[in-house]
Amino acid sequence: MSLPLFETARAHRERTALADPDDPVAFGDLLDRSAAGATRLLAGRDDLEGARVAILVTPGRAWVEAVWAVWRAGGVAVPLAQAHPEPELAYALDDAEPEAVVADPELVDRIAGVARSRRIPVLQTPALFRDGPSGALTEPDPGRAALMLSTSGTTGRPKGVVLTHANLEAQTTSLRSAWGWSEEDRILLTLPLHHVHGIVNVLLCALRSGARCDVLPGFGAEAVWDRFARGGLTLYMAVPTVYRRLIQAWEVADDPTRARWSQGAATLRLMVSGSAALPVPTLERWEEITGHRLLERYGMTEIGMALSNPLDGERRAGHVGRPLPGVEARLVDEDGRTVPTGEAGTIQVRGPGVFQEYWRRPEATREAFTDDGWFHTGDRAVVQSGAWRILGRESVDILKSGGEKISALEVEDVLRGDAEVEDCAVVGVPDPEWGERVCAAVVLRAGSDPDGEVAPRLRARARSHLAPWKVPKEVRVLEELPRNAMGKVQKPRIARIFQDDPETLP
Ligand code: MCA
Ligand code: AMP
Repeated sequence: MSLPLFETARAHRERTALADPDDPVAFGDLLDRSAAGATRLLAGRDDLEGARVAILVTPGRAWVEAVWAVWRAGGVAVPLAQAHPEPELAYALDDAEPEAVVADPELVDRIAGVARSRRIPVLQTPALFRDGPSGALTEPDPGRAALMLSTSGTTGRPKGVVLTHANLEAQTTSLRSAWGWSEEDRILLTLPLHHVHGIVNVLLCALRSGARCDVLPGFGAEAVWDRFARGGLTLYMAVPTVYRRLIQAWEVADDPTRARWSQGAATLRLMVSGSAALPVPTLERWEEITGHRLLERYGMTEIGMALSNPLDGERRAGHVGRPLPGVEARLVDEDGRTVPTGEAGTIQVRGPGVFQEYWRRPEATREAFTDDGWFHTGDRAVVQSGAWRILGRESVDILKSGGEKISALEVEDVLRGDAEVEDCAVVGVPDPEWGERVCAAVVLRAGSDPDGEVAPRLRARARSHLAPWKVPKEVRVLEELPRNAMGKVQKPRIARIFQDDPETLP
């Protein structure tokens, strides 16, 4: 049996799959080098049988080769965020228990210590993919786990979302059809490769279509505009913060540069926004300067993409369209009953793209689904004249900053580890750049110096424990946290404190 992704690659052996960032890489190269990598990972075995392999690799050819090698050896790829400090990497390794880590030489130092202390070998790119003895590879059954992505929840530390090969095939099939992908497409990838957005919507859709993906190792506004201006691209996908940054770069550019950038952007056939609400002013300004009305869609790590505005037809501002092909979506009330048309409810989703399980968390998996297989997203929405509109999340403890999901509770746990912090509350404050910015209100223990260097110290503490996007942008000391009559902290009130007075402490 062969997976459709690799069938496509075989059928397109000579064609360019990636430009990394300028050097072309053919589908055949990716196949040959990932086969060599798979053989090395197998080390004489027939099948990794679902063993996890962590990937700490910069977006580009080595990332694809590493993930394909893991898949072709029968393993589960666990992409790690490059920006993670050691404690996050340690947590990821302890949770996934990979049998190996694949890392770029320039990233090895970040993970070598935590891997060594857990006796996990670190295999380096590109040596892993060099020519060598290549054994016969039996590709895994589509029902087997392929990818484990980390997601923040309302309880405890991040959970591993396990997606099967069949899930990934269903997700890419749905998007390829809805957004009209063909092998003639050429997409620019600037998103990180530890999320569905970059991995599935951009990279896997391109590879599965026999299309081409031009990779930049990270986002930079001028580099993206220059790439648009060079021509040849047909697609771009990003989070709202990225479109805002691109607009800001355009606003400060001189007239000839603006003209060149705008003309380049206008040659693409489609630009997509998602992962967080797209502010209407961003949608409108982008349309003015590029002629593109962004196609906004809605998704989640556990389900891939669920709702999308149409490729052809009206893309209504502030709305995310309707269910994608192969996706069932409905709105329910607190008792799980479908709400009448026009009323708000919580989105539930069902379909072949929906994930298999939370890694080693059967209880959390059970709670996330209804008995008849609907996944409860926790996002509220309403359908208005046929188009879905996202209203926000049920939980105040899940924040979204620059497209990254953050658990307020996880940040609070880290801040509480400071000897002077008696209590704290982390909130998401509406922010034009980030969507929401992470802010922390803290109450100090009696006898602590409220004028001391509390904010920088707590931010430094957060930075050493957590991914950069989880670090509070602002920290304020309060006498006490506002609570309701039941003693529950009133987070919306705390968020208003930061809105009314955005000054940080020194
Ligand atoms: C970086 N910083 C952030 C973020 N990213 N702070 C808050 N939120 C963030 N997302 C910090 C940096 O550490 C730095 O802190 C300061 O902000 C400025 O950094 P800068 O270099 O300007 O940021 P950047 O590295 O350019 O990153 C911004 C970014 C990036 C390009 C918007 O965050 C990004 O690529 N976001 C997309 C994430 C994504 O793919 N999400 C999809 C998941 P300091 O100055 O203190 O050092 S959702 C998903 O997959 C579902 C399925 C879906 O629907 O799509
Ligand atoms: P993640 O769990 O990181 O995959 O993020 C998924 C979450 O991002 C969803 O549950 C939504 O809260 C949010 N999201 C994704 N797309 C949109 C969108 N177009 N509008 C509003 N929120 C979105």
